[in-house]
Amino acid sequence: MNTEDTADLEQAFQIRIDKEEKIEPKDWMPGEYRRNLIRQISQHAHSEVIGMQPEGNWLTRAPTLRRKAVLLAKVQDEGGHGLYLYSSAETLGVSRAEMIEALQSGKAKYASIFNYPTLSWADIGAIGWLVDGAAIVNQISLQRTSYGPYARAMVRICKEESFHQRQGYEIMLSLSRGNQAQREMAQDALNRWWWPSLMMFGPHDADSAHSAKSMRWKIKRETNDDLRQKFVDQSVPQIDVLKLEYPDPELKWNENRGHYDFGELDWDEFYAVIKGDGHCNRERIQHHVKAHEEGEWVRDALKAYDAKKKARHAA
Ligand code: FAQ
Repeated sequence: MNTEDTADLEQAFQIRIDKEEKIEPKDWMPGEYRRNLIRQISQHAHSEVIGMQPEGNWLTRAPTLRRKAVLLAKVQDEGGHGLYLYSSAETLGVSRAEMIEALQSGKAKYASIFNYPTLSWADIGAIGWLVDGAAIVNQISLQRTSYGPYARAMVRICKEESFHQRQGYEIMLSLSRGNQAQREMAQDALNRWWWPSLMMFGPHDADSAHSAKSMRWKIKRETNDDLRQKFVDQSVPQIDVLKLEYPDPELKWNENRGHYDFGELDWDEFYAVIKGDGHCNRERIQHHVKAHEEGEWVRDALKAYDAKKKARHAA
């Protein structure tokens, strides 16, 4: 195809995007749109799957049978979200094996937040409330992303994440209304998870490598800083209800802006974590490799069954 044809196709593609039409797997799309989507969706999928580990760590130590059943359901949901997202990325021509290889070799990233350890039961409350809360703020906007299979996956994921957010907040409410040790545990979890949750939205817009293109192609519908502000604005009144102290002394309502002001994030920490030097990066990947290897017999069995079905069908 010559450059003129490609320019025409790109123009027609942008017109479709501007008209809010969804792009579907068999439609023409610029190579960079496809690559950028594969990058974002696969990293989103990896985040869901690696995100099972910090909470999975507390399944055997949940304080009651009810809490255990709820947490188990939540962790399983995250695995399901990973599967919808991997399937959505596969429609763009990348295989599951390639995506897993990219994760395990460190070529592909996953959300920085999952490299922090879960030290107490209150951390499970803080993850549901803040981490799922931040994920929802982002994912609600992604329901309108331009790629059809990604947008549709987001609809169901958002419904499930909203249950996750409530279960986390309910844990925080119970602890914050409990005895002093429980209140301190809740405060400590809020203090530790607040900043990493704000980092989930990525670098400032001015430092975001992909934002400009992703916004033009409507892969992303709102910028990193706008989403972060939305999350802060929604979370501060929730801290007030819990009657906990603010984790950031600079958190303050700004009448002129109509938003909460907040302190600057520790970007050195953010970049260290996404480059592989967080508390738990190595542990998370090692665990993923181990689980993947141990699951090989399941994949082999599925392939053998599929081959048997095909042979029977052919006969
Ligand atoms: N962590 O140019 P930008 C969940 C990377 S789901 C790690 O701004 P972009 C559910 C970025 O990839 C949470 N890396 O990038 C759950 C890029 O590197 P690359 C996941 C980060 O894509 C809850 C570089 O920095 N959600 O939590 C992070 O335009 C509880 C430059 O950044 C999604 O993935 C970070 N925080 O914007 C599960 C939502 N931030 O790829 C279990 C979909 C940035 O060039 C328990 N993704 N980077 O090597 C997005 O919306 C976007 O990809 C952003 C980043 C906003 C994450």
